[in-house]
Amino acid sequence: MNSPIYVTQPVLPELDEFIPYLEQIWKNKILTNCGPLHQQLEQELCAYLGVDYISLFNNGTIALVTALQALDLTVGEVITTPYTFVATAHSIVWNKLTPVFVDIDPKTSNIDPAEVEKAITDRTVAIMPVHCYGIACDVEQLQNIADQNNLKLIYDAAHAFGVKHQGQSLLNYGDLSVISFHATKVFNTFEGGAVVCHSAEMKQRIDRLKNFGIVSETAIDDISLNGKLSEVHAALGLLQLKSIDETLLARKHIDHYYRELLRDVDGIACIQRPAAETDNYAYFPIVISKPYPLSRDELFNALKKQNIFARKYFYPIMTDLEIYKSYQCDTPNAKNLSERVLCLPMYPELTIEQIKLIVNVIYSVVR
Ligand code: T4K
Repeated sequence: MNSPIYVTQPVLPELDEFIPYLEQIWKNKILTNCGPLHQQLEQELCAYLGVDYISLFNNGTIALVTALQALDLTVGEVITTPYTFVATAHSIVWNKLTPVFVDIDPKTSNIDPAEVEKAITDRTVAIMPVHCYGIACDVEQLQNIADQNNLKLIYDAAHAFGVKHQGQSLLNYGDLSVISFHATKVFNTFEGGAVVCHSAEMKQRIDRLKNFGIVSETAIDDISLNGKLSEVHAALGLLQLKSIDETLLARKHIDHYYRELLRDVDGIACIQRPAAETDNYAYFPIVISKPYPLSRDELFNALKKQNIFARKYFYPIMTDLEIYKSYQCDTPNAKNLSERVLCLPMYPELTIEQIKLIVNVIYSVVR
């Protein structure tokens, strides 16, 4: 039996390269609270991503929670997608806001702007779309809707590290964008995340919010969380940035190779990635339908038998979870996609032999 192949494996630098950073931390004894490595990583990320202001966080979820708080959204409805990871919806409910789930465009897996428009009421305060799999939402249309209805637009850009759209970072769209640096993401700092914003004032507000609301030694202006990224995490980020272009290139090759091999399997569709100037190939989702002889779950199990652990990102949709049942909405496209999607292993160290092994399992039932 081959050794297990997971949906992803984190990129890590050579351990030797990490030691000097640890020595520096040990020497100056600054472990957290926005120390020198944290500041350096913010600067280097702004330059690499092409954004003006970034605030690092300990993970993407706390960054999402804080982003909503930073916009002073305290009551009302937030229109979002049910086809996502739970953190998107959790961040809305943690802020005591009401999620309103609307349907997606099945071609992109992203929120459908026409459905957003239909769901707007006098209680709507914001839209929170997700650039699912790193595929850009219809950012122009969503901005128009937000502007016309005086709504805040916060992107859950957890999957969208490094993606460019119309010649600039996708993270520059909307009022705020939130990225994740989790171990399973394109760029990881073990755990981590960030909020991208457009002004020094907003960055200062977010930085205070991620530090308990502390303004000075004796003034605390907000009831907020501890969302800071430690120096060890920031150090890893600095190292990861050195190889990020190689990481993205390796992902691109894997994406293209899968597409080539799967081209002629009837009933297996690879979700099209738009012609972004810089894509990040964050995931490799396939959609299974007739005449392919296996259902999604049967294929999932067939792969598992061969020690290949694909994942059903994103199944179930939010409104099929007991905890979100009370926010039920009719989203047939999201439901349908979630029952047919399977994310195949996708990470830079995946070998050609492993890809062939995965594709052979998919082919084995049609030959
Ligand atoms: N918004 C969206 C749209 C998101 O997708 C996410 C996170 C967030 C917000 C929140 O961002 P964070 O707060 O996480 O920064 C994973 C991740 O935990 C989660 O970050 C991610 N989305 C979600 C889509 O996937 P699981 O429960 O599927 O992860 P897990 O532990 O099963 O890992 C998957 C595979 O990855 C494992 O089978 C093996 C491999 N792996 C995983 C870890 C953690 C490793 O090789 N090494 C590792 O350290 O949620």
